[in-house]
Amino acid sequence: MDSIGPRGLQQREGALGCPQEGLPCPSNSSELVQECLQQFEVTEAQLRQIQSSLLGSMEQALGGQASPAPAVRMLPTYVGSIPHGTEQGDFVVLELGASGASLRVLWVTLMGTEGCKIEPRSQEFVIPQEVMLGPGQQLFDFAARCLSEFLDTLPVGKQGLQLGFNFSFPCHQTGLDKSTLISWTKGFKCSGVEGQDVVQLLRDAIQRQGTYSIDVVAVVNDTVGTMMGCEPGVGPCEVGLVVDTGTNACYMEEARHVAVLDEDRGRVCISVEWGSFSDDGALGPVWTIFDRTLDQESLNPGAQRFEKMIGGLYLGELVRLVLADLVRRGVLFDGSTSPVLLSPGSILLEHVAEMDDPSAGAARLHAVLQFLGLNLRTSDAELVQQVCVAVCTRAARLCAAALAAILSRLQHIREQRSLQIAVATGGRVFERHPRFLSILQETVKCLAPECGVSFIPSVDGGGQGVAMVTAVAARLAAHRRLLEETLAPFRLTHEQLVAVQRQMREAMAKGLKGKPSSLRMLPTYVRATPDGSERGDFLALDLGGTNFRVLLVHVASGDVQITNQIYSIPEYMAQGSGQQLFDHIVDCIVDFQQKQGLSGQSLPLGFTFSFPCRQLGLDKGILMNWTKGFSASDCEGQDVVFLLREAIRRKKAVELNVVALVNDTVGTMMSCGYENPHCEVGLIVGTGTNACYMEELRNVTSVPGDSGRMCINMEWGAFGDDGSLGMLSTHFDARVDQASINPGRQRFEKMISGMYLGEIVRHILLHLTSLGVLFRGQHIQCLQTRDIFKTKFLSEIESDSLALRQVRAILEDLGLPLTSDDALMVLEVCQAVSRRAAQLCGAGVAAVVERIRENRDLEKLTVSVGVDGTLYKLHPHFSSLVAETVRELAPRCVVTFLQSKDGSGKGAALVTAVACRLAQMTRV
Ligand code: 0WK
Ligand code: BGC
Ligand code: BGC
Repeated sequence: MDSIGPRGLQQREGALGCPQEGLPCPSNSSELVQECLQQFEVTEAQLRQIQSSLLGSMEQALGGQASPAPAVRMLPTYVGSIPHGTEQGDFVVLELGASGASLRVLWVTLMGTEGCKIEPRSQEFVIPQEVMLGPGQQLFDFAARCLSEFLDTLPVGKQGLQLGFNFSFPCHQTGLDKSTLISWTKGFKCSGVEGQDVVQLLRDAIQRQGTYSIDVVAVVNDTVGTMMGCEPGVGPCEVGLVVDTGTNACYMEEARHVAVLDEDRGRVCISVEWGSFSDDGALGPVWTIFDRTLDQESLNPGAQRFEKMIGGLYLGELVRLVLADLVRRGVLFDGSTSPVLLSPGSILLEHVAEMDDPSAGAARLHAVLQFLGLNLRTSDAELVQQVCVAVCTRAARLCAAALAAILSRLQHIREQRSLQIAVATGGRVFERHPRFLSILQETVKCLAPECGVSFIPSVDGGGQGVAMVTAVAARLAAHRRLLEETLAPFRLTHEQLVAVQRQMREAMAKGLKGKPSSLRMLPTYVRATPDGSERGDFLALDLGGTNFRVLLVHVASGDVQITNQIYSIPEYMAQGSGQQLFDHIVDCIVDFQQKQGLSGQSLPLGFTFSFPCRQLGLDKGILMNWTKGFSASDCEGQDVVFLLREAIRRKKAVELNVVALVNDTVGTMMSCGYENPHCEVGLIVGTGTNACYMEELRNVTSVPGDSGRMCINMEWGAFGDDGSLGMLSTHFDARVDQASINPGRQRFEKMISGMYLGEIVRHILLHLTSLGVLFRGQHIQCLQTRDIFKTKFLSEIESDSLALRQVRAILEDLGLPLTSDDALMVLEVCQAVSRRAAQLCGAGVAAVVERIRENRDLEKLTVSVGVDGTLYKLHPHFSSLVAETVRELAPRCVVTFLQSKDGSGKGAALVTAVACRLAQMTRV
């Protein structure tokens, strides 16, 4: 008779007996017996007390209460959905701990919806005592040996096997395949395992065994396997209840109620771990002297007290302790004891189940007792049976009280008075003990009359259920691999960033020398940053970013006041005729002048024109090509100042004195330089991206003179247009480039700036959807729309303060029907794309500051960079990632990033002011 026996219990001195301490001594044996059996009677009131106290502990634990530590653990299992029957494939299941001193290996084939059910093949292995109590490595090596022994009997390959690990002990799970053992229970006490990730221990043991390559993709508690193994036809079961050597239950809780999970949608399966329930108030009154003795003699005294009143590992021992005491009192077996009654763990669940079985009949009862070496009179046999009935009835009723607590919880979270629920049951107490389920059902009906509970025995002890979870885990693991493969090209290595920095340095040098280079290194005719002596009122235009602004800038001593107005440049105008565009610009200026009471005044004007211009002077610049969604006709190759003046003339507007044409990088550098003289670099990371810096004039071959410096507009957006970035470009970048209005151009910009990051993300999401990784592979209409995924979503989604639920909300507003796993993946895609952008931008800045340092032959350079641009300013991590990359690639430069407060319009006005001051000086 194989068995689940309390081989874990060790004898300890000083065991106590019945009747209860402090109560008058009963006169005759039957009274004494009744007195003894009565202790196992639990009243309905006591059951309700246990029900509500357990419910209280469940809610405390769900709420994350740490101290006093709730009596139950409520452990999330990362199983978020019950199977939808589509799971397919062959899986190995390793069961450890559910049924005492045995380990079971199963081969389960899931046929998905179409196929019929294939009976799993399985093999059970007895775990030697010394293995259950020895070093952890020995236990896991034993498991790995059993695995290969079992697989040797099957016609299966040695590669690519997927395993679900049914590990029936309390664990902190941090993923479907990552679980740390909190404490052993039941007959196990291996060293070096508590606090460890049991999946890793098993993987290491399988590795050491070396015969099969098995991927452990999921670890599952037996209650979860039981619930998931519920026959789809009858379920879905939303509660899994196990009463085997130990006892426990799991159920589907609303994720938003689980404090440790940052979730607000959907459900998650919680392993209650009610075995540790031990609230003195509720349990004290029903906890007998026998329970205390059993607990003190157990492997884990003080722990799992509730389990020790219900679990199959303990029922036999409780019966033995009661019988032993009744013998000591001379009430049983004429007071003559026997080796069985003296040796802990000698009475097994099977014995109790048989003796408790009314249908077994006296003969069978005698047979069991003889097997136990107990010779007795009939009356003794009846008494023994009564003891078994008392112990088991109590166990079933206590189990019912605990289950009723879960039912109350489900009623509460489902706001349903009457609840119809299916409970999957598993474990040898259910299988072997004839009356356990019926007593449980009865008691549940009494404690939760408004709940319609159907008890569904799980098929093959949850093996199928574990295979289901493994299938889900395998699918998620496969998705994760596909996600990693897709995002791998976005994860730039240090070496790759150093290469970008080096290539940019080379391109800068070539560009300055006028050699073929993707960096045009355009002289800006800005020779100095403001020195604070500028004075006057200036008009400024700021075109090329998200907004077109007209500004009035009043420069006084050390103080600059700005009044500005934002005007929009509709797409049809940005991509219409140049004449229309510049006419619109003049209309805005006139509107601004009227509003500011400047009509008729001709203030010096600085024009921030954020596009590549070959400047022939401070107020003369030929537009080389449009970027960033602009393509107005008849402008490229034209002097944009002339185009503006022409528009002023056409509009018969007041003559404006356009003094300076400034790139937004230059305007930003000047604007920040006004407060900080170290500011010698300008950086824009907004709709587009670019940088400028103060270069030694001697290195600017296209401008005469070799003393002093001049600000160079790098136009780094075009870096790599010569293919030098080919090794970094992904097919998502190629898709975005091909769909842009300037394919093949601004390749660096298209990997970094706000106009494109959202599109890169959209193409990656489409790709992952086509692989079935996202949105269950469904066709998502909204994702087909260009620019639907705005870059600002990246900034919002990646914000640390956002819980996953808020990420989902943003994505659902977009029309994306997603699960939490989907939301997590979208978040990772955004993080990968923005991180690459920030690192590439950082590599560019590192190239610039290193050049300045070497230009000035400095050991160490301290320099500030004026920055502007929506992406840089609003993205939660972009700026810190840029700074981090610069520190990594230019360790001899101390770089401070100054976020421009007033935009480059102020800078343009200051450039104008400097020009006016210089012009003033030459005039006097
Ligand atoms: C604000 C500056 C403007 C620049 C813009 C770039 O005043 O010159 O073009 O930042 O950022 P975006 O608006 O493209 O995000
Ligand atoms: C363990 C649970 C398990 C239960 C039933 C208990 O001892 O702590 O994790 O579910 O036994 O096997
Ligand atoms: C333009 C640059 C500008 C940058 C930032 C790029 O597309 O070519 O001139 O500085 O965008 O706005």
